[in-house]
Amino acid sequence: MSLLDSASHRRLNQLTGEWVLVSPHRTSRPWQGQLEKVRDADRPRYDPSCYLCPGNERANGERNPPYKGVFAFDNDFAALTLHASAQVVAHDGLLVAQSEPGRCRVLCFSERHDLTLPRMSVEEIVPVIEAWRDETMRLGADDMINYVQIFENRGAAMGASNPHPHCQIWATHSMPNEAVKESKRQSAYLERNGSCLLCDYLALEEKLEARIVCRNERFVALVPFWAIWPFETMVLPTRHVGAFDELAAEEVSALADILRRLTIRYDNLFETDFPYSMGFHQRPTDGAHHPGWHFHAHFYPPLLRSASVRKFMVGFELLGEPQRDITPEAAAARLREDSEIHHLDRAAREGRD
Ligand code: H2U
Ligand code: ZN
Repeated sequence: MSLLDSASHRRLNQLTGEWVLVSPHRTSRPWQGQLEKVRDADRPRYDPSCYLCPGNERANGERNPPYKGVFAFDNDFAALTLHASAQVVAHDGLLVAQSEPGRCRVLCFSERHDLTLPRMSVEEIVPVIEAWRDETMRLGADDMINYVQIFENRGAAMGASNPHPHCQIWATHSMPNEAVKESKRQSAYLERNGSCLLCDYLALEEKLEARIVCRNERFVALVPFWAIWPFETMVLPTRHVGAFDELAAEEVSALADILRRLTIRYDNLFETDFPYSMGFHQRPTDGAHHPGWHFHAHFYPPLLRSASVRKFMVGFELLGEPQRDITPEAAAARLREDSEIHHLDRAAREGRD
């Protein structure tokens, strides 16, 4: 046994420059704390009380069109608003603030209230990816917008307000903290090594195999060496692509395929609607070249050892640094062993036989 699977150690997150504490010897500790609610009952295809279903009234009184497929709209409760000046800075000694113009959008993946990414076909996910690309390009074209963050909160455990399949898009004037960290590390790596950080990292992971979950011709899903959340993953294109707008048609289909297969594996892990926050990191839209940026998705799922026991980021994590028990290699092995047939489809098939 090596140090990395038997003794407490720290791993460096190459993308952020931050450390994570790993405690592989600690996986059998007892749990008498909070249990999450396991899967809600079957959802209808259409829910008359859902704010996001076609034809329904939203919370602010506006009515959704009778849409089919994807549907995007301005968030009725936007956290950011566009205002004329991005330059207002309040600097009073130690008290520093600056104006933050931006836009928030909501994107429904499907008219069907009961679907989720793992229950959609590749053909149904492709238009979602095209919408992510189009929204990024349209929002990013505004001079005021320098970064576009797309994210999906799935499940009540991750704060999703509604089970209808949807994501949010926040477009900001300033680059948010996570993007700033990754941007700096990727540029510094390129400058130092003359190559891309994530191209080199992916090549190494492909060679080692221990943290790979699944792959296709164009994308790889893996548990990063420095993962914080128990079943955290990253999805990376094998080609050096900076953002959605550079994806070729076959890469869009390949991304749909990998997202579907990864989320099926997630759902199968504990036979539940696996909650997570996921989102894409891509090249800033400030007009600069950013050659070091390698497009990727992060999945941050909170579940730890069953559908009802989650990891909490508290105590040492809040005051010191993130910590995990199950190793990234063990997590990858669990996800790799999973089937790519969704457990509900399997159950339906077995019921029919
Ligand atoms: P979350 O499930 O990740 O919270 O996303 C739902 C978003 O939808 C949330 O940001 C918006 C909320 O503000 N929303 C509307 O814009 N209109 C509505 O009628 C309900 C929800
Ligand atoms: Zn709905």
